[in-house]
Amino acid sequence: MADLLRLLLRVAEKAANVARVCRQEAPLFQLLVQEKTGDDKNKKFVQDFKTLADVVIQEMIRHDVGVQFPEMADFIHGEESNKFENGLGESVTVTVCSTEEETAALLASVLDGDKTAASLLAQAIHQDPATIDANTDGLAVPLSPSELGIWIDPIDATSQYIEGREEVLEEGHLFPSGLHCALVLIGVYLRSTGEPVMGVINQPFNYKDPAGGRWRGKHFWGVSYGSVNVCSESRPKDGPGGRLSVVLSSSEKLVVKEALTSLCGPDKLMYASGAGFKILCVIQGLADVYVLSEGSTFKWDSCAPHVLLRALGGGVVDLAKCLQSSSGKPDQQTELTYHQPYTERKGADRWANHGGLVAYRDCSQLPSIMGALKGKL
Ligand code: 2IP
Ligand code: CA
Ligand code: CA
Repeated sequence: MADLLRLLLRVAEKAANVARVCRQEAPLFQLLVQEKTGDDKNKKFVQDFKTLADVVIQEMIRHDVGVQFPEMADFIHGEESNKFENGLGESVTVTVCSTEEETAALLASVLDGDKTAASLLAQAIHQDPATIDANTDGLAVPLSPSELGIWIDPIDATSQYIEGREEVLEEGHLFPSGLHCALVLIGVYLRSTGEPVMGVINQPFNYKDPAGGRWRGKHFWGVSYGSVNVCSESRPKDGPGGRLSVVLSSSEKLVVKEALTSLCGPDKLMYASGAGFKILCVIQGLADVYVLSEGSTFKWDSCAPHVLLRALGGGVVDLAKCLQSSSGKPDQQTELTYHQPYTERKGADRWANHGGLVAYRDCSQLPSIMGALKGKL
């Protein structure tokens, strides 16, 4: 498992490099921010490019993990499909080839022949990332790769990634939107039970070097299985036990906002972009809980950060199930799992967290949240 963790940290860093390159290299950046004007073909092409950054990152992760752990190859899933239609209506399957040149040629066919953009992307995909320091020595978990599956969100909070507003982060402060909300999320779950067991989060735009103008990223990881609970982040010190702080999506329902304002007070309610980023805020202690009343997140959004919360003693529950249960406390039945689709649904919807969710560090805080929401949804 330590091998797998080291590999995931490496591929997440490579993914972060690709995400940064798309913003830093002019020919790629032009494609990313181009106004959606002009004829239909142009509109479609720009839309394609935005998806292409996601698809390329996901395929790169799938490729690298599949090479080192072939037993996992059929169990690496993600938000994107690698089937791609270019502006000319041709269908292209995006894969990472064995050489940079081949990958560049394939990408050029998706990018309507834009060789400069294709080469820049291929270069980032085939480049070795800087070594990631993580103290994983001695990490022994009795699981083998053949028991595991992976969920990838190549870029979460895409809208923030594309908008690209830069914030100078300060420790202990929650900055609700901006480039730093964009995250690479790689979560590992147990195929038999769906329990999330290993998670890697890379924040590609954590810090901008004032001298060179280059962005540096930050990574976070966790492993949680049986008695092994290890996390790159330490459990934030509990405050003086005052009112709960809650982070929500700005598009959250009014009834939920009102119910939680009554519980916590308006000053303890915060809003932030990105499902992954909001769970990261709970991990870092910037908020106590993240409440979402709708099925607008997916397995690839929650799997990786869920593990870090579990390693810190918390978790992520299905809100609808929790509201139905009499105790209001999390248990085996209410924690989100990652192995079973909603078979009656179609496409991505099969893998949505349909009941909404609550991410928490401390389960003793859940009953009051459930109490405030009971009968309101
Ligand atoms: C999105 C992204 C959005 C989030 C939505 C996710 O993923 O994280 O920001 O909405 O739930 O599915 P909100 O910010 O309102 O919480 P993606 O960017 O990968 O589509
Ligand atoms: Ca997402
Ligand atoms: Ca995404």
